[in-house]
Amino acid sequence: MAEQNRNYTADDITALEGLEAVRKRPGMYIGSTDTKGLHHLVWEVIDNSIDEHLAGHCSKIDLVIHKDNSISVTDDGRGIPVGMHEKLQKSALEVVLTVLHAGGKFDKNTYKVSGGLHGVGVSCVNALSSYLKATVHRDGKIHEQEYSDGKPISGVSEVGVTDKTGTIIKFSPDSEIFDSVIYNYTTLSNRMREMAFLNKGLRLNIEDQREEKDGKYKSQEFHSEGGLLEFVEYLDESRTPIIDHPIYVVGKEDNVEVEVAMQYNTGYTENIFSFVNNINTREGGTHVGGFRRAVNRIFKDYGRDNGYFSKLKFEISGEDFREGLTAIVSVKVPEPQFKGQTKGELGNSEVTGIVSRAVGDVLKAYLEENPNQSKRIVEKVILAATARNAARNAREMVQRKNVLTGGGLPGKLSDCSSRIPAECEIFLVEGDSAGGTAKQGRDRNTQAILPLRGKILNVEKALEYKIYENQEIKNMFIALGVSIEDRDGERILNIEKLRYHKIVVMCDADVDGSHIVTLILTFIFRYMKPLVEQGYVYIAAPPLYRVSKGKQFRYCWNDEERQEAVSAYSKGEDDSSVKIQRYKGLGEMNAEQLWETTMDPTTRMLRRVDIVDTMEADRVFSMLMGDEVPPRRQFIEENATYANVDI
Ligand code: 0RA
Repeated sequence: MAEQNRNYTADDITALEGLEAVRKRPGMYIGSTDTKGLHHLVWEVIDNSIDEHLAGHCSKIDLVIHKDNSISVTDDGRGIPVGMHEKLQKSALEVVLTVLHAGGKFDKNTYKVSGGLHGVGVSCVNALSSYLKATVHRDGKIHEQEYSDGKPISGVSEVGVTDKTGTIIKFSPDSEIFDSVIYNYTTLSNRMREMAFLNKGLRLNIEDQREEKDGKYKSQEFHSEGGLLEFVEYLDESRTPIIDHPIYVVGKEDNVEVEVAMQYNTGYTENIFSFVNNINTREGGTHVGGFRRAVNRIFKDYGRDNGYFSKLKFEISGEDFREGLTAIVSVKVPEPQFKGQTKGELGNSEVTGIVSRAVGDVLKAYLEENPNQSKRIVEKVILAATARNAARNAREMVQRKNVLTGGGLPGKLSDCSSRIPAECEIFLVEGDSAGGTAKQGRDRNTQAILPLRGKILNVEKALEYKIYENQEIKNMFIALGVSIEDRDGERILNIEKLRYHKIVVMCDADVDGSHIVTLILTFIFRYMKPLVEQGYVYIAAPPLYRVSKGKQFRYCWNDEERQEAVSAYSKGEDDSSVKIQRYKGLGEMNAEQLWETTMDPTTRMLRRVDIVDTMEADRVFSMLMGDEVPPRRQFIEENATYANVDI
């Protein structure tokens, strides 16, 4: 037994785990094999190039999506070393690409992205690629090695001379491992833009060779000299700022670098985005804690010392200092510890104080030196506190009234009979008439219908207390069984009593319909975000056409399917016995048709609403629903496929 009881050390385990293990259980290494995992491969390679930049050796990263969805990442860093690795008797290049966790630097440079949150190394990318080629410019020569399914198919060969340094990794994700191997340009370019803002001076280019326009590939170049200052301006493009320039903080203590930019706008939402070593920490953590602490402390002191708060009849809470605040908190930490559900939360406790001191010092000086700007912020804080107080009263009124009347469900709700939330669905349906059809067509055991009247309130423009006066919104809260509660002065959404685990927004497949979907999603995004985060929110997809010939028919969801159906049914050209019905709205379908096409869980298509990129989602919502017209117009023009369906 002695042999089996022997404790393996970390080194042993690393040596035991081959790339085969990655291929067997990809999810363990890159999270999933859906599109998220697919894009993870690119982040992994880019993170290594970013490390070269952080070490001071790389100024440019180029990303190319090739026609066949293979990816190239080119950097002008030092190049992966190609010399012999004595212990393993292989070139260092091969070690980096085939040994798990060897992808990191051999030298101990300070801030590493790889080994952080993504951190599985380029060897994982290699393991999950049917083909990979590494090209290294180093020591005056060009070195190359090719791999298939993670295994080298050649030694490292010298293929030319060069006066540059750098690395090119070209890879084709394995289509037997990933559900889909089609890359999303927007996902990739958003991350490149983010990287440019986070790494002042670094140039990042992206080119999509799958799409050609006027003889040119789709491409973008990202480069920011302003860094986080420009990042905040970009995020707030559609909002109206209340101070002349964002407040900017840089600091360093105990090898922890702090960079923060913050701006107040006339809106009502709090948007704090945070990064650790360039990686987005979606769940926040100690750095965000430190930031909030400083904002709270400094504004409280300032407001009190200048007599601003003396006449108030209620307490100012932390939230009030953050209403209309857009901020980016970026820290560089030598050995970050991540925790939380998705490892998206920074755990290092020493960071709280470091950020709080850095931000506190700058903010204090700013308030003292800029009394006019400061007055604007404090007045906004007071307004926020007043509105929050009014909102709480309005909200409690709705919630209390509901208790007084016996906690009744809205009269408009046609509830399902099951009381098991996991199997229950609620359809939020545009209009009473479509609601009626849905009510007849549904499975009354598990499907509830809540009709919503016309356009619901645009919450992006409304003050919070106003939304509780809106009948449709009240109905949604009560029907869903969720409530907003105050806990330690912070608003949280209580979803313990959520009555349905699928919330399906069902609207007409036309421009008005998609506008209503956007309004409903804006409301859910702003006031019930946990429902989206936990994957409870869906959009129904009613068909656009019904193509029929005699008794045969097919439903079609797009023009391609329609053409297919027409040609399948047609005997010759212009066969007049083939009929095409264009569904303008849900109301044109009868109950049975609506069930078959849109509601039947065994055949319908639902799109899950997923906040892949909260930051971009927030920007898009504020743009689509806010005050400023020009960016909205531009966005709609660039993304008009949705809006065109009815033309
Ligand atoms: C190991 C050691 C060194 C750099 C790298 C790997 C490296 C990896 C990648 C992946 C993509 N681009 C990359 N660039 C560099 C340090 C090299 C040295 O000390 O000269």
